[in-house]
Amino acid sequence: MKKLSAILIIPAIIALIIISCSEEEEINVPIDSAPDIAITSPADGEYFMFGDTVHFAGTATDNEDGALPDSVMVWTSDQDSALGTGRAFTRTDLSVNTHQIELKATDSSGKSGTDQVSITVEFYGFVPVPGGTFDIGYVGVYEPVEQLDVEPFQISELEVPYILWEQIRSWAVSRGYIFINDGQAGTNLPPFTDQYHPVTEISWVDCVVWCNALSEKSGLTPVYYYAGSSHIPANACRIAPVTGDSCEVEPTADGYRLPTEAEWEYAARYIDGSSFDPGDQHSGYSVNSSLSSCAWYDNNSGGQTHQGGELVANALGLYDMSGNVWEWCWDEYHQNPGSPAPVFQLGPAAGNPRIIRGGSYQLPQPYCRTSFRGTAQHTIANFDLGFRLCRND
Ligand SMILES: [Ca+2]
Ligand SMILES: [Ca+2]
Repeated sequence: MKKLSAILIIPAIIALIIISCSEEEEINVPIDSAPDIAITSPADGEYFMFGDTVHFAGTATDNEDGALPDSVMVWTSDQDSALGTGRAFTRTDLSVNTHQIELKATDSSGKSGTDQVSITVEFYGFVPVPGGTFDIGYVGVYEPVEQLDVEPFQISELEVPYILWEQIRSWAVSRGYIFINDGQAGTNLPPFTDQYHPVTEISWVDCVVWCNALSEKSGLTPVYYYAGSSHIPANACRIAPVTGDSCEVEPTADGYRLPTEAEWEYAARYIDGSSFDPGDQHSGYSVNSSLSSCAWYDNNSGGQTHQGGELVANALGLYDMSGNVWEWCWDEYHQNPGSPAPVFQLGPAAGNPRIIRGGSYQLPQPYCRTSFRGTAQHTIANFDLGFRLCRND
């Protein structure tokens, strides 16, 4: 009898379990799932140069809703905030920085999904310049000619464009930096439609403060410090030293800075390290002997600045070294550019005048000669005077 009841009871229990399971399945309310988000462009870890076109593309699909509409696909950067909406668009104005890019989309039930990538936007290409020895100055242009050693360094392909200047300046002002001048886009007056023209109307002291701001924003060590201070971040020059303050260079810093006069002429005339363009010609003479092909000067500029990089580059790949806008150098003017050495450490901020190089769009050929030395008071700003960046190698 016991055996029989066991035979009957066990199948009954199994049947109950099966029934209860199927009942549970029938009363299950389907769970609304969050959308699946995928960024297909840019790629995680991708690098861009400032001003490059960045293509944003992604997908957002949802189990219940299907493909989600563009309007709910929201792209943001932790550096630049809102970037745009939709499955595909482009931007050319991302700030110089490492960006955490996020695509977020929300379905009709309010559930959200995200995907992230990290990209880096760097300033225009920097050209590594090998160290070496050269003769600064040129007979008939600037004498005496003096042999100088130049350490390896990096220099920007282009003069600093207004769009980058303004991006960094406004960031810096919001953090307590003080500039004398706001700068403008070349010869272009407000509202500055030609934002890729070189920045002009900025003084030497503005450049020093701006270089430190770009270094700080880029996570690099600032180069310029208030004179006599210890070279720690708190003492980096953030306020244009207009009241007699002065600043000095930290030569080991990896941040952005002005070229020295020696670096500028070395890079302007460099061919291969053993030969150099003649100092009585324009930068890039060995690449193209026509001044009009290499430089914006009074005969071809139409009386205005031009966007960087439109003419022939010199042997190092540097554009507009001669012409377009004058370029501030670090050095205080001394009668002989090679003395006292080392050039890189010459001169307090208050020292006058400072060196400018390369001539400009409104001047004739003699000013475009690579050994020609110009000077300007350190607080002067002019509509044909800008700068380009250097870094220690
Ligand atoms: Ca859903
Ligand atoms: Ca120039």
